[in-house]
Amino acid sequence: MFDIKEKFPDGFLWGGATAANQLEGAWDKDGKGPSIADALPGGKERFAIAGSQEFDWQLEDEKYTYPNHKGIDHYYRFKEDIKLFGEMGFKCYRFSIAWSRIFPQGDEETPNEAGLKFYDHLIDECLKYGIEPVITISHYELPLNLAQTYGGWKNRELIKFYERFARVVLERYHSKVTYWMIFNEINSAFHFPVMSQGLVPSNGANDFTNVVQAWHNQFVASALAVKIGHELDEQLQIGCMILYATSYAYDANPVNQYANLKQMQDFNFFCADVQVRGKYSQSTARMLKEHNVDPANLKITAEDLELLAQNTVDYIGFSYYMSMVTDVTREGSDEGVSGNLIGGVANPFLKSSDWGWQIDPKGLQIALNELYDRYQKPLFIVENGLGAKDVVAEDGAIHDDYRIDYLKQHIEAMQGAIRDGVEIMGYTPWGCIDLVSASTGEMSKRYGFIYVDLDDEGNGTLDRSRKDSFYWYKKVIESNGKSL
Ligand code: BGP
Repeated sequence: MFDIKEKFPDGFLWGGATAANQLEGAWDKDGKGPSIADALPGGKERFAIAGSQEFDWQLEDEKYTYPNHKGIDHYYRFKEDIKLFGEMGFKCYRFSIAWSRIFPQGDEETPNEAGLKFYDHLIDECLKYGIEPVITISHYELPLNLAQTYGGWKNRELIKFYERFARVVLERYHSKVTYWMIFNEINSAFHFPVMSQGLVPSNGANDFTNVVQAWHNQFVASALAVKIGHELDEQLQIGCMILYATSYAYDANPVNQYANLKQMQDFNFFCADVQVRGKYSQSTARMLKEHNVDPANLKITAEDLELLAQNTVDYIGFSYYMSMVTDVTREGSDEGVSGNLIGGVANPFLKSSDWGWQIDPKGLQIALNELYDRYQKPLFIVENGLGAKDVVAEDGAIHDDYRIDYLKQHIEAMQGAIRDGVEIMGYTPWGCIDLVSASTGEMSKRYGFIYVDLDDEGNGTLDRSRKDSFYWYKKVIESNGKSL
């Protein structure tokens, strides 16, 4: 009974992950409406907007035509792309459904059949290669109209619109798709409520009361999606998805230890507690007070709480890219690393990516242990990877040994966690094919095993080619994680 598990379990879900708005393109084709992602520019401006007060949702400007409008043209090339995933031996493929392909304005009653057909074809193409689809229902987007007219997720009306959307896609695909995720990185609204919750910044996106209300509405919408899914088929596996950043106190000073404990409670666990345990954790009152949120200004009903309690998730999906450091005892403690828009103090023991994300495989092993200790639910690492600038050699090869090195170390960390007794379902490295970066809107920050010939302005042949990591990952999957 106390045997150490040395191997990845049989049926482990090796694969890769993407999001509709970052690769599909065809932003206005076959009845699709504009989404909030289509209204965000590329480059530094995008980064700034995430936390801005000034931005207003507009589509007119030329600068908005790339990146999201074109993506990597996956909408028209998905067969070629899925074939390459099949060649790598993917057991699963995580992608998202563009909400505005199904409900172009978000608030209409009838879905757009052409949009639904696209995902019929995508799912069938995956199944053709024995690839299990893993669907994120909403990944950093919602129909633009829901942001412009309703003010994004702070408005309770969105629960109804999301419920309708979730019901349509769950009913349509549940017989072919077992694994689902509700919202991508739901806790990320701490740092970028514009992209995550569609809040209209001119109305105060950084007002934490709006962010908390938006979260509550999203929790209720999540519970409804879980309810619908389980009513359709109790075998469906419906997970939450959080952005997890292991966080360390800078030193043994109890003041930093306590600050870090709060950082863990608020950033990493707050949303998951509600979605996994079915209730707000005891630290919520303290967190609201520290952010000057008066609970009397939040609309939370007894029926909501009942719904949350009864419809918890089956597994925990999370992204892991880096770790953070908490230091509240010295001046300038927010300098050092840029993080995933998260900010923080530089860790002297770690190296960073070109974008300042601190590389910490051991932090993943710690994350897996912390999450499993707390929730005792299967864990699914649905994003991980290294954003890097790849160089195409003269012979057309891409020697991305730095990426192989990063992924290898993180897979070893997963192996370590399995030895620690943690239950892990699968691993889908982010951006398995190069795609548009969420934070910068650029192509040059690449994650893929597959290179796409496209630059930051949207120029290029769009040809796909296999990087060195492609052949490496194929062997990893073939050997179920033995050959690294
Ligand atoms: C996560 C998002 C993804 C993805 C990834 C990498 O936060 O869920 O959408 O883009 O980060 O981030 P970036 O593209 O900014 O490098």
